[in-house]
Amino acid sequence: MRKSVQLTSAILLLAVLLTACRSSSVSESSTSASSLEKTVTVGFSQLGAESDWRSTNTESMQTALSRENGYNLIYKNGQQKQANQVTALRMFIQQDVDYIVLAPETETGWDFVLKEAQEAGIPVIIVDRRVDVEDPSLYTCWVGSDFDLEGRKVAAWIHEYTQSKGIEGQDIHIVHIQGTEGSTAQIGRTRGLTNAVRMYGWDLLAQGDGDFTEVRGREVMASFLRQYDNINVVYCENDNEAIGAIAAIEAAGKKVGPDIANGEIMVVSFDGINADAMQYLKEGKISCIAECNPHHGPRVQALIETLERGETPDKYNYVQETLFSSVQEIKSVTVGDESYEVTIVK
Ligand code: GZL
Repeated sequence: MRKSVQLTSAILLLAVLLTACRSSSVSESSTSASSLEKTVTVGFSQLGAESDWRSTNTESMQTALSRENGYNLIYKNGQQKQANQVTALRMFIQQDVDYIVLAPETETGWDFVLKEAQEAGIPVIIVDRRVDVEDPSLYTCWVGSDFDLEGRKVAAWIHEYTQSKGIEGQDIHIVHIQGTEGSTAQIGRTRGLTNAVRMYGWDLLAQGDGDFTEVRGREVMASFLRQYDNINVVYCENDNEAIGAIAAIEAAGKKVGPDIANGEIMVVSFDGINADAMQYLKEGKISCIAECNPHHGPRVQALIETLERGETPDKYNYVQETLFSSVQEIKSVTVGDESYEVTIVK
């Protein structure tokens, strides 16, 4: 008798546990189903892996568009060549993915392949840099930064800092290490500087393409140092270039820092992702960094889920960004009639 009671109890206990598991797995699947009715296949064409910003951006997309979140992500690295990205998009079209996410290397040259995606009925989401196409309906929406504002903020910081030190515009001798030519980040950040040069009468000595990499940043800066002996500001369009430029400056026996009145060379930059650059900021080797937010994954996930619900997302979705500096005196900068707080990094 006892054995049969024990056996019955064990079977009952097992039944209860199985029901509990099934209901929790049902609740888990119903939870994941509440955000997506089905697994969504996304073809993601990333432009490359040229910088810390880019790697962080890729990680953000892979974390958000994960299997656990209901996605099947097909990732292709374009190795900074538009032709590779066009090939990837055509492959995604062949595979009839549900969505294409494109982080474009440069702005132009996308009309034909985006037309093919549109004709295949595949929505395209652009992330980070922009595409310059005849027909904006070729892409559903975009998420990224206001690169013009980033450039204007950094230029305003240089102006307000040098003014506070009584340094005249014509005594500011700038070299400009640009990002990948024709990319939206390069276009916007360059415009921020060139407008300020005109407005404040700065002396722009030279510009060179650093392609957003540390190696090119060092090469371009070394070349500038061989040509000019009066450089006192270096405007780098990302942190990897700034790290390379600082290596070249220090190798030439010069000192980086904001104190240009006493012979230091001021370095300013963009991104705020690279740990070494943020350490340089704390040490004053980099004077100011405009944050460029790479965490687009959750935003793309939200855009896709909006579309999956049959709703229409905003066409252009900007991420919020700050300005970093370790120079205590400048607490905010004015751009147009807006004031932007500076995040002081100690
Ligand atoms: C900006 C992005 C730029 C970063 C660089 O959104 O396109 O490309 O500033 C990256 O670091 O290489």
